[in-house]
Amino acid sequence: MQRRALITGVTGQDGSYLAEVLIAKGYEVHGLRRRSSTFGTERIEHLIFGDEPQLHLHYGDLADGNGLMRLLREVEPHEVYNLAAQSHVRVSFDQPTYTADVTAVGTLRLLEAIRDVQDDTGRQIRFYQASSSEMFGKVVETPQKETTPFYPRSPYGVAKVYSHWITVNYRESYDLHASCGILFNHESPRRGETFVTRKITRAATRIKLGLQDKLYLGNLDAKRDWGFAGDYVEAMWLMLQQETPDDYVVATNELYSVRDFCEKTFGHLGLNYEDHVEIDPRYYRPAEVDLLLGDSIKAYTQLGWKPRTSFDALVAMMVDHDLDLAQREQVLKTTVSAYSKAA
Ligand code: NAP
Ligand code: G4F
Repeated sequence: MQRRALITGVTGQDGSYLAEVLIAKGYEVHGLRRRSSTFGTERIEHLIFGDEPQLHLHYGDLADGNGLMRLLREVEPHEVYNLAAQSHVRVSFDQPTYTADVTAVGTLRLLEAIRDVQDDTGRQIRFYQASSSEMFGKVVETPQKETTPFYPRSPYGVAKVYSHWITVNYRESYDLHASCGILFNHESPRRGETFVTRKITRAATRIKLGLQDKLYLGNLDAKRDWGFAGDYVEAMWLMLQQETPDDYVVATNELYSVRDFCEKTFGHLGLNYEDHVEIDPRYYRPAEVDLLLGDSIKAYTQLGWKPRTSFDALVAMMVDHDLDLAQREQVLKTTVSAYSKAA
């Protein structure tokens, strides 16, 4: 029988990669999208257009519990992947209440809907929760593993701790097959442009082509464990294929600073980052997470998962993609300028 999956956050970075993976595995894939005044489907366009769309989209919102319940009854998924969130740490300081409502209570709404539908139908729905290394915040040990205590440093981190523990609680209280992936930072050419890696690769490639002069950043000394999103969504799927639900750290076990990322990116383009990067204190955070480094030995031994993409390959992939975007922008600019001169 064909398995059905529902992905919340399908329009985001991870949602788009996960949809591709599940479709390739033969799933019927459904995705929750928010209503917006623009399409917002750039990352999944290749899956939703054409004679036979491979991905079925439904309007919904983690703020709307009734809508989630109706959608679960309509789609009857075997697996639900909860990737939706207000996912930006800096923004969570500006919108703490909204972040709590969507990123924390939104998970509870979805779990409640799953519990009700499962009780009514007697069919098990497996659940994946997108937990985050941001929960470790001001880390109490390094590297961080599943047993490391949480010390969140942002409204986003606190909201993710709530989501994590409510998922564990529903697993233990109601026997739900619910697992949490504690994913460390993962990036790709589809990463949102306000996260630091993509902000750097977009700016560096535009600087290379003379489309921009400077790149303004905050704390260059923050250190992260950066992997490739395409590798990490495989781990999500593996968690839901286990007989027993559990929680897993997913990471590369390698540490680099924002400064290292700049050096590598600009270096790939034959540039020196020190000539172009300037500090703007507006990008500092009220409370910073200085270092995140994961130990994913449990995912390796129990799921057979390990990252396939090196840090250098990740940077090269993002730079090459963004150089192509910058080149197109340059061509467009030249054409418009030639056209307006001729007109
Ligand atoms: P992302 O690109 O920011 O995508 C977030 C998704 O959530 C988007 O599809 C967004 O829709 C959707 N969303 C936001 N608010 C919503 C709401 N109220 N109702 C329904 N959908 C809503 O994030 P990502 O990088 O793919 O990350 C996926 C998940 O993993 C998130 O929960 C994130 O917090 C978590 N996580 C990410 C990382 C990482 O390094 N990427 C690490 C650990 C955990 P729109 O497109 O309409 O905005
Ligand atoms: O790229 P970032 O915004 O990612 P952050 O805060 O680590 O959060 C991401 O990873 C989490 C997993 O640990 C996810 F849960 C979360 O959803 C998100 O995907 O910032 C990384 C570091 C920070 O220390 C920040 O202070 O880069 C530093 N940074 C320095 N200048 C900057 C900038 N970050 C951003 N976004 N923009 C800057 O200009």
